[in-house]
Amino acid sequence: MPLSLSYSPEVSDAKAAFAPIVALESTIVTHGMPWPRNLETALAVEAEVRAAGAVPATIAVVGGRIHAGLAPDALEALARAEGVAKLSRADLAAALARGITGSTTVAATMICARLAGIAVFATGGIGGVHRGAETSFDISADLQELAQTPVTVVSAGAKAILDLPKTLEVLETLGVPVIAYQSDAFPAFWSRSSGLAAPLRMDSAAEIAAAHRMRGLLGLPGGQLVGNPIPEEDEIPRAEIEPMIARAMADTAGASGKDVTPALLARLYELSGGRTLEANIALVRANARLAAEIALRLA
Ligand code: PSU
Ligand code: MN
Repeated sequence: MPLSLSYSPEVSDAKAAFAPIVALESTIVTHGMPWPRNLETALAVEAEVRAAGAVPATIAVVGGRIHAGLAPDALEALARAEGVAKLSRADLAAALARGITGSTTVAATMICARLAGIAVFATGGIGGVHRGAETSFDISADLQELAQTPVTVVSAGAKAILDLPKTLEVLETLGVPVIAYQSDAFPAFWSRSSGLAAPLRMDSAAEIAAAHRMRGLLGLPGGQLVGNPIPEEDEIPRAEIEPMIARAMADTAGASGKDVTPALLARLYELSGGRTLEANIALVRANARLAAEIALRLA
């Protein structure tokens, strides 16, 4: 049984021309946002990448094939589907072998992007160490992936539902460069600052691209995590979001495993009257623009 990897015509042409490409994930579509805003956002994010001069490659597994670049009808089918598998490093191979359809998390998207020869990837917020991990042991596979797969991931930090100090500690242990873009602080997804100093600060896409190249020259296996603070006009200040996170955690205490993050995001959407979704959309779009700039410098 061969591994099948399909490129959209646009991505295939870009690869042939060594043109800049930005990978995009699909779990944010299937598990991160409600229909129909999920589809609108996915299309808007792709448009941001194109407007910045790069080609978007939304990644998902459809019928046991990895797709790098999804046709609009395939993207719509994923966005509408219910009960789609959320694939990470642990279950990607099994999904391909069984011929199933699933969306890819940050970890799985990094694996597929590397296979497709794509070095830059934009998402919203990565997974990390959950609050209470000292008893639950719930730590996202996204962190391990950043340590072993050479893709630069542009995010607005780790999702603020997480324990951000512990997430930064684990990233340090794993040797993952954490770069805040034009900021001294590690961003906190819906808020511009987590109040925690970022280990590295870079002020230009060129600098981030140069650091990515240098890791390759050193033969280091992992990627880089870029934290791009949400645009000021779209942020939800930390003081406002924190009580909602505490409430959402209490309300979703029954969720476990892969359901924890989607349950928290869905509850926060309700508690905030939709504000978390608007902020999420704005930050993903901003990340797509920065990722495209980095891809342009790398191409
Ligand atoms: N960014 C968003 N919304 C999301 C995600 C990222 O703005 O829903 C997804 C990513 O696919 C990430 C996943 O890998 O959430 C983390 O899930 P977990 O905590 O179960 O590892
Ligand atoms: Mn988890």
